[in-house]
Amino acid sequence: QLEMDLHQAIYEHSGLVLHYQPQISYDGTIIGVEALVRWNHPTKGLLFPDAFIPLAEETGLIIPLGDWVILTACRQNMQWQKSGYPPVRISVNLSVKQFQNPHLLQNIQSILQKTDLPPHLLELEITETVAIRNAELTLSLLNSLRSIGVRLALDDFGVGYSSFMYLKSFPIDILKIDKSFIRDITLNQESQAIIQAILQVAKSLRFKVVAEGVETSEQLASLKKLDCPIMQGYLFSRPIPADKMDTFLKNEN
Ligand code: G
Ligand code: G
Ligand code: MN
Ligand code: NA
Repeated sequence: QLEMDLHQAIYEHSGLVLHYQPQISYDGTIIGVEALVRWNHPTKGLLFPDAFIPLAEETGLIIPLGDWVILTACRQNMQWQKSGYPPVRISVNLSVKQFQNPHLLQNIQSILQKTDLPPHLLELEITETVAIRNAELTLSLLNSLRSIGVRLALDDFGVGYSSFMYLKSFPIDILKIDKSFIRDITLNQESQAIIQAILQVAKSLRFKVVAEGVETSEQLASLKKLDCPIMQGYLFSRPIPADKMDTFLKNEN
């Protein structure tokens, strides 16, 4: 039943929504926004991705769902640009199946064309799990995506396997430090040392870094002390609907 409901939501464009979470630079200005999908189910209420993304993956519905997410996010960003807000990157999460879809590059190109969004204002977030599944395919796909100007982020960095290898071989622009490290930054020396090491490597290799899951002002202070350039988390804002983004986009937060 849930599968039928999801099918209907996707193909009738009903009930799926994107929420947006700001990414804030060290000087307090917004530089990016992560799009996170939610599903307003007719009887179950608002569902979070954990309740339907795995099902979408199993059934293949993740492909049309993912295309809807990318299109909607690009459209929304274009609308923000047209309203005169300063340019921000919009980032979208990709799961394994989407990444393996042979039409991904083509779909993204046609979405960029349709929405007129400058490619460098679209960022794709992949995890190490996505990358690890098919290293060779991954490399050529990432290179193609990058050659059309799209930005690439490695999500949940630090919790997978052989993370640093990916930094060497993959054409990534942005590292997102997993929130487990930020959660512990004020609690133990180890997390702080790991974040510091990631920041140093990123600086030498010229990656941008985003610290995820910043919840407290103590965590923010520690990150600032380490010169972390970009922060994201509940301290600034939870993921919120597009019409609530105004204050952030005006940089009046
Ligand atoms: O807020 P949060 O509950 O949105 O997200 C939970 C998980 O779902 C995260 O791992 C996030 O990357 C993933 N997720 C959120 N939105 C999307 C989406 O549009 N596509 C995919 N594939 N994953 C998403
Ligand atoms: O896997 P990914 O990094 O895409 O997922 C982001 C997830 O983290 C989303 O579920 C989002 O709602 C959640 N998130 C964002 N900010 C915070 C935070 O400050 N604390 C916690 N615990 N989760 C957060
Ligand atoms: Mn993400
Ligand atoms: Na993440």
